[in-house]
Amino acid sequence: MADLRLFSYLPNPRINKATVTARLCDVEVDVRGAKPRELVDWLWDADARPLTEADKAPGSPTMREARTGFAGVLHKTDAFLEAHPFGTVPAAFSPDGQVGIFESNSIARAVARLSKNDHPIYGRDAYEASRIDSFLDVSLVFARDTQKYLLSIAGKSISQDLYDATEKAVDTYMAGIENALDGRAYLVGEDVSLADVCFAAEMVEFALSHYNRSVLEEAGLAPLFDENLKDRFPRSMTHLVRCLEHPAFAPDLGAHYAQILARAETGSLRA
Ligand SMILES: N[C@@H](CCC(=O)N[C@@H](CS)C(=O)NCC(=O)O)C(=O)O
Repeated sequence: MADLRLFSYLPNPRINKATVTARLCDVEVDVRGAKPRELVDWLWDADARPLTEADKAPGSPTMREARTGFAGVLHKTDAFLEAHPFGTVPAAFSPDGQVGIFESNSIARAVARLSKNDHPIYGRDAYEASRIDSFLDVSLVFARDTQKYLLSIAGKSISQDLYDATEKAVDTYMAGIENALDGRAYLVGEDVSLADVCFAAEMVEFALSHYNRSVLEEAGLAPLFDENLKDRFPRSMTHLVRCLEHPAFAPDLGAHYAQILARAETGSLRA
């Protein structure tokens, strides 16, 4: 039996925080899900599965209004909402389905705590662990800001205010990461930690904005994820590429980033 069950739309860089960590820590995770647009036809549950015709019948008790990143109706069981009070994916569950763990950073922490080896994924002592938490916290703030930007351009419009706020958020986050990497190979300690995993995942998530760059260009706005990042934050972007080439990142997070780059019209995103 897997150590942790995961349910999400796939691919999702945020769930890869858990899958990358699982590879580093020899933890077995059971990943279920489907393409984002297909998740409306899934039962959101600890035992997630495609909907049957009976599940879809009018008046079905699992019908819930989508809130973030989805539109229309989603089918979430009462048990799902009991375990996941915010009703979001990625969603993790203990093997018996009783304990729900939400927020991708916390899901990755759960995998790290289930580690079967001595990889210092969550630091070597209380100080390193807490410094890793610091990076996870700032990454969540960055993720919240970039999520608004991503969802806005996916919806084919963006306000100047949101663009300006995102630009500031990117500057703040990247400047901190750049400083942290001055004279260091990793964000914390001497090896890959949850801090690097989370940073890489949120950058790949942000890179997804590339798919809707025409919305920005039509509004006369420069895409916030482009080659400028490499010029302005060279240590951070080099670190990103190095992480994504690591064998624990390459199969999913690295592959997803390569897919985004492959669709870059000009190749201008290449590091
Ligand atoms: N900060 C959260 C973000 C989770 C989130 O916002 N998930 C959205 C999809 S992007 C969701 O599950 N929405 C469900 C709904 O609309 O009901 C994380 O990293 O896990």
